[in-house]
Formats: sequence, C-alpha cells, structure tokens
Amino acid sequence: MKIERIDLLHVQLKLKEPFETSSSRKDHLDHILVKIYSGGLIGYGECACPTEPFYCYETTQTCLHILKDFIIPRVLGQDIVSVEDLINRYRSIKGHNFAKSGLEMAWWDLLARWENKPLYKLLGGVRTAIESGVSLGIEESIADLLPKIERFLKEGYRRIKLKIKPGKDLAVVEAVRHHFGDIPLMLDANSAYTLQDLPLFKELDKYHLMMIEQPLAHDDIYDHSKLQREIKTPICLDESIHSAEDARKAIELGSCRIINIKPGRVGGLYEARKIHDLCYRQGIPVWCGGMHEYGIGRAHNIALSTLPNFTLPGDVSASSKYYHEDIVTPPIELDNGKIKVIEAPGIGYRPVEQQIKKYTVASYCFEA
Ligand code: OSB
Ligand code: MG
Repeated sequence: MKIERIDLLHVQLKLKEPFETSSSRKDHLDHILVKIYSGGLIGYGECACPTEPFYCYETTQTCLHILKDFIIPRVLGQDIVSVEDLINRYRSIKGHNFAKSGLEMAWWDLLARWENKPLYKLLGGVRTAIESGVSLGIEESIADLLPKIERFLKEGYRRIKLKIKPGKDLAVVEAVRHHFGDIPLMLDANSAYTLQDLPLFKELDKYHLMMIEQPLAHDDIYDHSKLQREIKTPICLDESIHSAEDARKAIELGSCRIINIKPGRVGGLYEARKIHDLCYRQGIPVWCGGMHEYGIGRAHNIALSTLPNFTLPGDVSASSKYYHEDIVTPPIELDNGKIKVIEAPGIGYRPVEQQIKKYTVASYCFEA
C-alpha cells in the first residue's frame, strides 16, 4: 500500500477529573492523532504521549518534531508491503516510541480496513470482550478517595489500581482494605521509591495486593530484581520496559512477575505483541496499560487486549471515566466489567470527524 498522505492533528481534551500521580498532575491532555491515507481508505492512530517529560522523556512536541522531521520523510510516498517493512524504514531512529506508535497504529488500522477485517483478528486476538479495571489518581485525602472507589466498583470495574507516592501509601492501602475488604487491588508508584524503602514494601506484603507497579526508578531493572527477591507481592513493570528485549532481560533477572504492556511506550502494536508472545512462553501474565488514550488509542488497546496472555484486567476503561465527550462512536462502554470488541473492519469504534475537529488545536498535512 502506498502512503499517499499523512495528517497529524494536535487534539486537546479536558479530563473529567484532574489526575495526580507521583510524577505529575493533569487536567487536560494533548495527544497527536495520525491519519494515513491510501487507496481511498484512512487508518487512525494516536500518540498518547504526556505533554511534559515526567513519565518518560518524550512530550507532545517531541512527538510532532520526530514525526515531521524524521519519520514521515522516511515513509511518505513509499509503497509499504508489511508492518516490518514500515518499521524498518525508521529503525535507525533511536527511542521516541510514542512518536513511532501513532504512525504504526494508524498503519495497522489501515491494513485491517484494507483486508476488511477487525484489527483484533489481524493481530491474532481470541476474545470478544476484555476485562476492564480502573486507575485512580492520588487524592488530597483518603476521605476523597473512598467514594470514588465505591463508584467504580458499582460500575462493575474488575480491579482497582491506586496511585501512591511517599507519604501517601500505607495508610491509603490500609483504609481501602478496611472499607472494601478483599477487592482486587493493586498499586502504581510511577518510580517514586528506592531500595531504601524496603521496610515499606515488606509492610505492604500484608495487604495481599495483586501487584505493585513500577516501584523503583523508571530506567531500572536491576534494583527491581533485588526488591522482587525480598517481597511476596508481584512486581509489575511499566516505565522500564520499552521493547521485547527489555522484557527478556527483566524476566531473566527476576525483576518482575507481571508486565504492563502499553503500545505507545513500546513503539506500537508489533512490539507490544512481541512482548506478549515472549511473556506467554515464559509464563508471565500481561495486561494492557493506558495513557488516558482518546477513543482511537483505546480502541487499539482493546484490540491488543484480545490476545490470549492478556489474562489480567487492564487500565482500558470506559469513555465516561475520562471524558465528557469522546471522539469515537459508539463511546467505549462497560458491560458487566467488560468492554466489547466491535466486529467491524479496523479498530471497530468509528472516529467522529466533527468531534475531532472541535478539539483540534493545530493540524499538519503531508502529501506525497
Ligand atoms: O503509570 O500507568 C501509568 C496515566 C498516565 C501516565 C501513566 C500512567 C497512567 C495511568 C492511567 O495509570 C491509565 C489509564 O486509565 O489510561
Ligand atoms: Mg504505570
């Protein structure tokens, strides 16, 4: 398929509620939508990169820069024969996985539309619905957090993930266990701790958490292996895993027992599937993380989550958790704690151009 045209749309959406982690506080997002045109079809992708470099080094603006100045010139006007062929054309660009992922996912959507197949089938997915969890930000007080947990449990979410940071950890977990008993519960530290905090992690072992996500540095896999040897709670890596090679090393070292796969963080669905396949062979369960993706990015995440080793509820939640108005139709909804996969060509959920236009703050068009 020849890439005839690529559009980049800088789209700004306001979150329903501000979201705080140990590394940032957000009330709106700036994601770059990527549209690839070929033979009368359009494929949609999304760079779900944070605006500021507090989760990873990339930003909305570096995504635009890398796409405009390095990735697009290598693929525009080219006849691309496979996803490997696409990736090979920009393989020399180091890192910048979020930038790459927007284009790569648009390519997958285009390919699936071209073959008139749902994307999940093209990827080898086996599920018609995926189990959904919810990720909750750090609140001012425990009293602010508890009603939110209650609300999402009532909505049917299959597990609760709580963000923690030093000073807002143990007491929060204690209160949540006290109020809600044995609910499926996990924590995400977004790399806020060090090995010096071992006594805290040993204390957390008493609360039977499903896992603790990225407790130590964003670029570490070695100290995580030391920590995992000392605690019972499974460690799940997020920030540290950028590729199947990273995953192999982390598994060999014993740095984690679970991996959170985000297509954006690993450069797209091809690498995400590779990590999935490796973990499957090694007996490491995976789940799909999120970056507060808009409906387009979440539709890709849903397709990925249908692969067989996505055996834990992910961070792909309903549109109503994030936004007053999403940019796809139908909006992504929860049905008995699960999200349906739509049996239509491509990502299934349809992008609504009118909505996209309403929230677009800048757009760039590249023609062959
Ligand atoms: O660490 O998983 C994370 C959101 C932005 C950046 C990092 C993370 C998150 C989330 C939210 O936890 C997941 C979601 O609901 O999309
Ligand atoms: Mg995380």
